[in-house]
Amino acid sequence: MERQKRALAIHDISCVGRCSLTVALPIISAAGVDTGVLPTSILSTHTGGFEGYTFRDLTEDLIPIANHWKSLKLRFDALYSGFLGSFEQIDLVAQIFDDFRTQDTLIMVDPVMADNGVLYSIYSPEMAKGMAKLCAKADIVVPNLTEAAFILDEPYRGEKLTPAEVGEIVKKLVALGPKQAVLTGISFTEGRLGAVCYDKEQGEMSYFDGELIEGYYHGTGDVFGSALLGGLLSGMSLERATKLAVDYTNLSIVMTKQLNQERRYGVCFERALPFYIKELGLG
Ligand code: PXL
Repeated sequence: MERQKRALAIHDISCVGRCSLTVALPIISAAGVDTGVLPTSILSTHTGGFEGYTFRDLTEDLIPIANHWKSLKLRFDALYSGFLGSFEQIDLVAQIFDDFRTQDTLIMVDPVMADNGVLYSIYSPEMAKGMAKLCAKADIVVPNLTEAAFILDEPYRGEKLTPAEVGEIVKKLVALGPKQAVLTGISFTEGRLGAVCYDKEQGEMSYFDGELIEGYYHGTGDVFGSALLGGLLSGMSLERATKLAVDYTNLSIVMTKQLNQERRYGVCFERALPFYIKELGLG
């Protein structure tokens, strides 16, 4: 019988406002993957749109939790990091990557820290430098254009770039160490939005997009990253998994708009799960 894949999602728990673990856990699980979590912090809501959120830093818990897993000789097929709760966590997560890395482990880093040219409120420029080091340890990185600029220590040039300019960015990202890079929030055509993927060995960039829905939808980076990982762990090629993640994220946004939901609560990814599961051949 085929062994079920096991992933570890390393993000915060934002108790309300769908993003990070409240998105990663259901989506990766829907891909048929046993999904463990390592919460980096607990917030009453995410930081993008609610006043007065609480924040508990779990930095001290990361290594004791990982040490227990080591004592159990636990193995993960994928390690997927996102929003980290402190500067020190970058080194700790790097250590956890080293501890659980085997030849077959897929390490995916989403360097969650910024959007639309600005860092999230609890991140510092120092943290951006640390994130670049964590990206160097990954097999695949999944930044948006703002995060890519911070990681590469380059000025942010807005969201309207040519394919040649985006091609340069993904090449610089893989030059840091990862084999593959997927860059989100890319628009080459008016009214469309999507992502590009690039594999160092293949040396070719692919682009997938969908209809652009105006307005800022919270947590879509986490929906995208989780859907991408689920696709990759199901054996899809990088191109197929990127296309699926684009289509699924787009459909989640369409559902949110159709149902006229408040955007700061995140997207209605649950309503698009039947599509995702069917595309994975599981439905
Ligand atoms: O979706 C990224 C994210 C994750 N976690 C927290 C956030 C954000 C974005 O704002 O605030 C706590």
